[in-house]
Amino acid sequence: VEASIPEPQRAAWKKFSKKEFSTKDEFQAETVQHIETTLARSLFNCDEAAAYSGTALAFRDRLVIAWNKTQQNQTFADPKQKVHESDVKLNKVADLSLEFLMGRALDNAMLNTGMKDIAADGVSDLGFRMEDIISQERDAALGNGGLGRLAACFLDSLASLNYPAWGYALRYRYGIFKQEIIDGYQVEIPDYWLDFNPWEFPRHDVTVDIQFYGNVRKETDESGKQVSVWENGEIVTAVAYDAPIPGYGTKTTNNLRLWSSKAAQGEFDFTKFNSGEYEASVADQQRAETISAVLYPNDSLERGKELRLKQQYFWCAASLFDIVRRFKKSKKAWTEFPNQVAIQLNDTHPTLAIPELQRILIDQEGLEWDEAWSIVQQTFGYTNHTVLPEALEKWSVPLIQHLLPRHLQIIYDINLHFLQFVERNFPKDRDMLGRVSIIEESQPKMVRMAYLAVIGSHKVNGVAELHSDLIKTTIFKDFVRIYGPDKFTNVTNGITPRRWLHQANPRLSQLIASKLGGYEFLKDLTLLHKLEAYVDDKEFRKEFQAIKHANKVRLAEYIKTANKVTVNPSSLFDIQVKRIHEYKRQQLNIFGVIHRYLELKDMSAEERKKVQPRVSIFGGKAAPGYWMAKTIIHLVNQVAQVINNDAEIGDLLKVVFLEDYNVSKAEIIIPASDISEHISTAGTEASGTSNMKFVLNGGLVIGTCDGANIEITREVGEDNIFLFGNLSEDVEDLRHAHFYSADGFRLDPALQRVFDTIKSGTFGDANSFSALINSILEHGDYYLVSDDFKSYVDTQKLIDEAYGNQEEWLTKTITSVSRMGFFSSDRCIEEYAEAIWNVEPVLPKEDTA
Ligand code: OX2
Repeated sequence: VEASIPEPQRAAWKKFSKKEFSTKDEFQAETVQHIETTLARSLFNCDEAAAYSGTALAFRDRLVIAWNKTQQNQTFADPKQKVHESDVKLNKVADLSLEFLMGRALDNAMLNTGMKDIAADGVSDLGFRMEDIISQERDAALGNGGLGRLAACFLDSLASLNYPAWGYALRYRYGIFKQEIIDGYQVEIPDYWLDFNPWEFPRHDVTVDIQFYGNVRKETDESGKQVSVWENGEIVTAVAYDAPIPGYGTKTTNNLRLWSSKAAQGEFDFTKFNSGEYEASVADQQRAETISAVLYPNDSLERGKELRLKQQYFWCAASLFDIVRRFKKSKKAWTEFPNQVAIQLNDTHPTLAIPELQRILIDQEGLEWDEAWSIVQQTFGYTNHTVLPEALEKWSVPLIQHLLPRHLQIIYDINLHFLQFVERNFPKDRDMLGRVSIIEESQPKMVRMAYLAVIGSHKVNGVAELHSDLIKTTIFKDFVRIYGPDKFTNVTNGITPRRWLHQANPRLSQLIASKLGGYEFLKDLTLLHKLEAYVDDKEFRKEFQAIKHANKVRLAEYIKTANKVTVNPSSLFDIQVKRIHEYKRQQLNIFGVIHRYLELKDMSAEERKKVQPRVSIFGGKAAPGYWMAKTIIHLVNQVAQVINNDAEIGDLLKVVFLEDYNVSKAEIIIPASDISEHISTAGTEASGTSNMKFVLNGGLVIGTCDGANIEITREVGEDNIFLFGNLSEDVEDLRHAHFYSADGFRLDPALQRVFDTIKSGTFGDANSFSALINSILEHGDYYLVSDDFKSYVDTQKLIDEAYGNQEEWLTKTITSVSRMGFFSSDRCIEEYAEAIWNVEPVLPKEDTA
């Protein structure tokens, strides 16, 4: 149905079309109007929450105007307006990610539209402080950690660079749980974040019916062709909820589409309802709604739950339907599909999109297998984020058979074609077939999702150089032989400087702008290199140092309120904030803290005077079922309790565990670090992204030769980072030695003493921590804590010494900031666009004239 307004009436329409506010008066008028009418509040009952809501709605309107224009422009771009028509491809990138860890939206919207100062001034006239208003907003926490935050940074870059791109995910009713620490233990509280979310638009008219279960019937169509019909399934409806994603310094406003599940129409059983069986009649409804109810709280760990698989298919099928629906409107030939659409798979979670697109093309659109498969392969790109075996997704064949019978057939057919291809090309290597088969011949049989993702994509990338090399030599080694090395590439992760510098550290951003002649660096972070010229500039150094101190004071105040612990902002702030995981080795950090404490206790009062005071700050959530991670949290809290109350130690050492680490807290914590810890066992952390954020904000890193630490070292120089520990190429031998070494397992005496202290009950019931210690002493120390301990504590010593020379420290931090240009997520997006998606920006109309 043609829904657009006919030409003669458009003038009237345009006359009343809403304009973006641009002055303080206009902003205030809209804010007050929203408070009074949309929210039905008044002068007499407007609290900070209402002021936030009014401000957010005013900004939402502003974004929506730009958003409507962007969507119009991207869909119906007038070729005559384009400068180089032949260069412009109207592709749309679809970023399929089960997680988008967005954080707060208002501050971001104000900064990206350049209206924050006007708005701050405006709300101040109305009796509010902008900081208070901003802090009313709840984080949109639809992710676990780095993977979800990366997707959020990518959305910011895609819009800022004017790429026509949509993110697709699920509208979880509950985001990542809220963490409370009670008596030193993590307790999980549900995060019901939707009671007021001004940023989303329900699109009740954009729905897709998704099928589960049922059976597959073969039939012959009119042309005599055998076709498969998937029938008798259960239907659940996907409803779209859209959120605008504003670019920085551009009118381009992209879309994040979140699918919510509800019972399909007709599923509500009125007979039951009318006969009084209320419960039964709502049961179906509730079952349908369960699909998008909750984000799985595991980071880098798969558990094979049926509901999770349902989530994955529900989201993939709805998103693909949406993409295909839009493509079909263009009436282009199917062979054009990969030129019009690029779909990026954020890890293996969306891999079902591969058999789903193949199914649409052969079962619904009537394409032949080979033609369809070529379209599928050209369309998808796959980003791998881990080589950890426990994180590699596998789904049992019987489960897929039950839930998605047609997809299982297609997966088997994909596998058959693939294995025949391998057999033809490697006739002598019979073992290869078993190794690379999508189906693992276990009991029950399992579908290896990473292999399906590799086979169904035209490019596979890792997220940092070391990691991209590792995937080629470990998990995907055979596939490099099969497809050749060009299918595999690297795109080193990045971060958006808008949120992680401009928003989180406005004073530093301003100082940089004052030296670089404006905020251009926020769009081209490589311009930071010009700062190096100021490394000896007295005034600049003073201000840079003052900013760091102010950020530490702010964090100290937060710690005082949240933890009731007083820390001295002049101490060295040592921070490790990230998901709690054995491979990330928070246990190494806390053992190091205990070692430091024991050394302090050994010292004379005279010796203690020479010590560099330090605050060790931890933060991060443990997956609710991950016992060892929870034990680590418990140990940190117990150690904090003892050390912080030891009068002899005073300010020399404080330990803090910050509850409920999330994006908005990261914005306070990261700018306040002197040192941050990125100390994973070499070869286990694919990239890490907070390492980049810390350095960009004038902190240094203690880290292993792992993930992006290596490239950070390349950029900032070896003198400006503290590397320690064994290298990834030695990890396998070291692990082996723990079990088989002839001279047995000799523990570093300092670490032995740490263990003895824990066992003596200094930090509470020793039994609580025995599993942690035994994982090292008796179960092979898989993460090589004992191997790296000495090198770790020695390096911490070097850090104390280096920090003692404040002038040199300052030089290191300024130099490092100026060399971080490479790590902008804008650079990543340009690399994806060029090497994987083959897509060009679509400039907003105003800018193309
Ligand atoms: C994380 C990786 O662990 C981390 O190293 C990386 O920086 C981040 O993804 C973004 O690429 N789940 N989370 C990750 O991998 C998986 C799987």
